Amino acid sequence: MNPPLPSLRLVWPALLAVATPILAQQTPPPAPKKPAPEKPPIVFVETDYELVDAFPGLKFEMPLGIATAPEDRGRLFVLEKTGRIHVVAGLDGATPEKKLFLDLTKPRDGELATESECGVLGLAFPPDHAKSGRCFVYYSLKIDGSLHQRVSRFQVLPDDPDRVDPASEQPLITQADEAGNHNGGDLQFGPDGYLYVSTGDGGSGNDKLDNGRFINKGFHAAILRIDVDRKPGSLPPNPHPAVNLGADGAALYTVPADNPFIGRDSHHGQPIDPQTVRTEIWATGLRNPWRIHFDPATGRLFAGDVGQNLYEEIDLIVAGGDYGWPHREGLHPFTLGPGGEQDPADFHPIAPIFEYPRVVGMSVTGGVVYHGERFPQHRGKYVFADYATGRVIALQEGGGELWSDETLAQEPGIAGIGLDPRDGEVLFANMAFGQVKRLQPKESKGNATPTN
Ligand SMILES: [Ca+2]
Ligand SMILES: [Ca+2]
Repeated sequence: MNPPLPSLRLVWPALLAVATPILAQQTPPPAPKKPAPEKPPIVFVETDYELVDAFPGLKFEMPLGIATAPEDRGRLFVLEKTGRIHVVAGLDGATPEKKLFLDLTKPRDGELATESECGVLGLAFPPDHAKSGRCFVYYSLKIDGSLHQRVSRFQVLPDDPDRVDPASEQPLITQADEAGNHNGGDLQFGPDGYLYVSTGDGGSGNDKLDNGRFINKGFHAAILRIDVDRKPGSLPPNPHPAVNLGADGAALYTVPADNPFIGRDSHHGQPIDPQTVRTEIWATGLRNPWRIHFDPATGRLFAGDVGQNLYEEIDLIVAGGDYGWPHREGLHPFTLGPGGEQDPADFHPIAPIFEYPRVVGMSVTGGVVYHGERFPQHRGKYVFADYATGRVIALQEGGGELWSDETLAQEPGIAGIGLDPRDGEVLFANMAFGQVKRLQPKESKGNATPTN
């Protein structure tokens, strides 16, 4: 087996160094004690599509995420790693306009962290956004010099739905974090109206911080599911230093009563006190779920989980699911983690629906299920990308246990994938290019008419 990479950090700065030398200089160079394995060279493959600028003239600073608001065809939100969220407004008119939606470069109670995989990472709008003006943001900050990952609620200004009132911030969860990488960071509202949050194993490599094996430590290595409306019947979370409390002394969210780990008194064969369980957890055993997505047609939740050295994976996330990290990497045993070579007792890992080796890619960016009109041959497929090699891959369900794959295009730097609110076409945030892009058939390939 190859020696372990120090972490995914090797991949990100390597690409960033090409496009953004200033930020790359801020990132401390990795200093592996062991020689790092050779990264395979990027192999460019023949594809039928290319990525083109979806909004010519609009540039973004290291865009890594794309969000839309429910029932809102006129606005697209673009997240910049470096601290700002912009709204492209007036999409339904002739001249879309880029406006500053939220500036998080100077958080109220700390400093924005942008090193390694930190930054403004996630944004989601609740189903009642048009009425309530609420939105939720995931970002990294240093408080008294120590790194945290945070989920906060904000409000737009009463007289301007295109601008957040920074003074409205109310943190919900502020988790201390020992490493700049593996922060998860996506936020999505499910069809059930609950907020789903992806968190990573904390970072370093080989799950050295030992978070993946537990459901009663911090907010790590998981998909969380929380009730930001504190509906009747939902439960208060168990106490934890990361849970922010409101003026009434209660958490600003509650836990849906059917969350799967409520009352759990053992995990992996080890007895645990149910009062110590992070009942917010919906699924566990994830390494760094970088981008999650609900298919609106089926309600299924997809996640791209970044691998260690050998395999990237796509998972279908189910309630109470254990996705295996740090005992599995993709379909394969992983033995360099804190669990060693022995699987724990009562261990039932769920296999990914797709995995790929490093020659195909080194850092998965989870995508979306396509339901647009322009490419009918790809309807119902899950379209994702690899950040490092740039492969844009469409997965189709059917046949065997693993979904079948097809590489549509290739362009390194894709860190976020979303949907155009006008027509459901796939949009790609390319952090290296500073652009939001879309798929276009290559001219030499003729049009997009399916051939079979
Ligand atoms: Ca981290
Ligand atoms: Ca897994």
